[in-house]
Amino acid sequence: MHKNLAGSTVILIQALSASAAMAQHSEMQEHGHAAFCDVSQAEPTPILGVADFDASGSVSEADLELLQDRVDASDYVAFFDRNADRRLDEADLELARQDIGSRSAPRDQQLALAYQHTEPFRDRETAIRKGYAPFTQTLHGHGAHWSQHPEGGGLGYSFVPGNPVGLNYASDGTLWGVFYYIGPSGSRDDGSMYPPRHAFRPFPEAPEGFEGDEDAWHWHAGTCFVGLDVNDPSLDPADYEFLERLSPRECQARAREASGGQVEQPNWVPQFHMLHVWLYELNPCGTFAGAHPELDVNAADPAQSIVHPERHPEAPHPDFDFEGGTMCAWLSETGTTPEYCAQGAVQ
Ligand SMILES: [Ca+2]
Ligand SMILES: [Ca+2]
Repeated sequence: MHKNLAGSTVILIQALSASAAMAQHSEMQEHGHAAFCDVSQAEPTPILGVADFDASGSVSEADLELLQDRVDASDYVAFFDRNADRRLDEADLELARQDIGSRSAPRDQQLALAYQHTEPFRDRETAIRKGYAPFTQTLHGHGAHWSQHPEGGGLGYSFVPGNPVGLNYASDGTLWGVFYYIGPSGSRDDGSMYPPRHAFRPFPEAPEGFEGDEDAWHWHAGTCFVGLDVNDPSLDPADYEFLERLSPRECQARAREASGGQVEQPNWVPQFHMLHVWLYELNPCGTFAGAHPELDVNAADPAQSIVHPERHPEAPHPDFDFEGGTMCAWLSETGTTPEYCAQGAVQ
């Protein structure tokens, strides 16, 4: 997600009906965090169906040349690994040659566009010059999450395959994957929202995302970004702490504590969906797996960021005793409560 997404003003709320918001409760419960797969059972697979590396719609000599360049440079990029053996060599070139003339699926073209857009950022200094900065600590399976400041990437409730909003860097500075964000747009410091101006809407259903059903989205709720200063972002992931399942007030208390009382407003976002794509280091759990088991193995377990795992945003709350009540309780602290929260509220 974007730096400004978790900007100094809490996200505005769009009123909507209870039925639309809560229809898919059970769907949402299943994907609340990104678990690791059983690596002993996992079999890596190539990222693309056919070797259409340049997203032209079919495989030609031009695609082979892109792969040949990487082989010649002894430069491993998972995106090009046709036999998923973590090497780029003649075997991959031969497989790609066999694909010549084949048409690629829309999913392949979407992935190739994501690669084209983010390949320059394998050099982290290039990303920094383009305004990227971290906004989380380094976590096992994720490294640190970086996004562009100001206002880069596909934000809001639109999925733009060729424009992932963020990058996952390992602590040694190498790029392992990219990620997408589906959720409320960010707010600037003056309170205005930037395009596409999507106010928060509670939505338990995973986005459509990439063609096909392989893309496994997961969600985060009650998210709190401690250490975030959109006006002067630190480039050191250790300066950040990403936390989940907190109310805005709880988030504010954490931020105040961390800043010695300097922070006035919480960097809090009610809920968003996320998808990782491991384009640069082959993930044995799958191209779209929620975490990469080999990435920063000694860093903190992301489950530790979930401060109150027993809280579910769609569970009833003592003050809002109906399905979805916990989210209503959180939102009521921002002074803007969606329409559905008024129905049957116990207040
Ligand atoms: Ca092609
Ligand atoms: Ca290979």
